[in-house]
Amino acid sequence: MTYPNWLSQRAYLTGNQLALSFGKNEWTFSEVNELALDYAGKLAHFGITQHSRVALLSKSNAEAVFVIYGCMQIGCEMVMLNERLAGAELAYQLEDAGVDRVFADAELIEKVAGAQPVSFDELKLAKPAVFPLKTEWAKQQTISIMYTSGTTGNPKGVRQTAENHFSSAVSSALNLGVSPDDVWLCTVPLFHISGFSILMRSLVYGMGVRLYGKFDAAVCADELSKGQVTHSSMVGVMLEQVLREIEQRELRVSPRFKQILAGGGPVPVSYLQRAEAHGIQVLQTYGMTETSSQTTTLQTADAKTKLGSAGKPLFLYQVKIDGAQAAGEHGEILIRGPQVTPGYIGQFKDRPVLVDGWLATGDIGYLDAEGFLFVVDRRSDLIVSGGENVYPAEIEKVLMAHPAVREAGVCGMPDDRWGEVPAAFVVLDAGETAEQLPAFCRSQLAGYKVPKTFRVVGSLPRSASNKLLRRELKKWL
Ligand code: S0N
Ligand code: AMP
Ligand code: MG
Ligand code: MG
Ligand code: MG
Repeated sequence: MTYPNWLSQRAYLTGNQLALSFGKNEWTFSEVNELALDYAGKLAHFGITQHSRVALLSKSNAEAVFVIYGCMQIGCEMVMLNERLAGAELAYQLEDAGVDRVFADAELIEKVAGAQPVSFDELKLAKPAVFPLKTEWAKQQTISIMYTSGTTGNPKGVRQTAENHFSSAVSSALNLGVSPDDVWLCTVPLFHISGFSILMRSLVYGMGVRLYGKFDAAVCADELSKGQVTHSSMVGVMLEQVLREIEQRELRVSPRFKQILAGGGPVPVSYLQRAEAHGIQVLQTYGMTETSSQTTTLQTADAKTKLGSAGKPLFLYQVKIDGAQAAGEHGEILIRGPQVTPGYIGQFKDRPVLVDGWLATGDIGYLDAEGFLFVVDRRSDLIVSGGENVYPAEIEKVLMAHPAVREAGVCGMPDDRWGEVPAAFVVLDAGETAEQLPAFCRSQLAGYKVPKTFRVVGSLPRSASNKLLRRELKKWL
């Protein structure tokens, strides 16, 4: 089974509709399709074919969208790199993915200097080569690959296929509904599935996207009140800042605005209540990289009565709680459906994704008597800082590599701004201090992964089998 090329099909069906706006410029689906074809030729100039795997490193901008769509015209795989990562973290992903080429925004290109990247500027100037247009897209074709951190400390590259993205977009529409004049405000990064899924919905629905290079709460609040956009996706931190703007400036949200999808981590109920007070509908959603965004989302009709719930599964999906015999029992959340990744790449390519047909998320939750999901705890030790996942093991590994550090343990610490941030406990060699550790971490890790505090201790809490007890560390805070 195949899909028709989404870009040409969309240009054919509703070519004159708004596809994208960025800065002062706007493009229709016909224009976007033409630009994507042009970019596909330019990519071909650099030897990219349907068998290639490329990496993209960019901030959110129109050019990034054209490069992404150009890759889709060719049918190559895209590894979406997180611009906040440090050079060493990016180098690991490029090595693990074995990419053929790296294309990077001029602003960020230094971060991947070792990988002989092609800059977007160079790409733009390249003379397009003739390439075979990918007219039919196999359902199982990998479109995007995103790295997600794991308990072991080594991030895993997750494959997201055409079927994953398609079923995600369609299932979302069956829940939220779609109108021909919907426009989705995108201030979440395109390198996360939160942002990338907005582009996929745009192609599948024929929906416009208003894209911003950087999240700015004041601009978002203006967008909600001006009435040009109908939807947006936000993590908790963003929602809180936007609400604050609306409250401080006493803005009125336009009646045209429909819903905010809020997810990527826990969303405090107080934010949802504040939003409601301003007539803003915020639907909590539970999704992840492995499920190409939403798996469960609260429905509009239940938004008031089930405040705090992440809703029910979208139509094509199933959710159950491992081992639960009755409603309300806590256990690991298991997921099944066409949105679930077929697997990882690189060193994790042989690791099975499904156990007995279900994706084990590592998250703990329960289903209430009416089948609404409540997520109560995150994957083992996972810290979610401002919607970015941070695994203690990744930071501990870096700390341990420092000559002064004998032992290291990291846990999450509550934080007013980011929800939660990493805190480090270290055992040092005699006579050493923790003074160099922040700078050392910064050289190896994304800024949001650098612990906000470093405490020197005599020993770390361990189990009888010598396993680090990170939950005990939390008590030490
Ligand atoms: C919250 C954001 C926008 C903050 O970034 P901002 O304000 O642009 O920061 P900068 O000006 O670049 O940096 C200032 C300092 O702040 C540090 N910093 C930046 N971000 C963080 C952070 N998250 N935690 C801690 N510190 C941070 C910088 O390092 C800098 O400090 P210094 O100078 O000291 O280094 C930004 O973090 C952001 O965009 N967050 C959201 C990311 C996101 O989208 N996450 C979701 C990932 N999950 C998924 O995609 C699956 C769920 C999903 O699909 C979904 C999620 C939400 C809604 C809908 C869906 C859906 O299912 O469709
Ligand atoms: P990622 O792999 O970066 O996409 O992050 C997905 C993870 O974020 C999930 O496995 C959860 O741990 C967490 N998460 C996402 N949505 C929610 C939510 N609504 N409530 C609590 N945690 C969430
Ligand atoms: Mg992640
Ligand atoms: Mg900022
Ligand atoms: Mg050491």
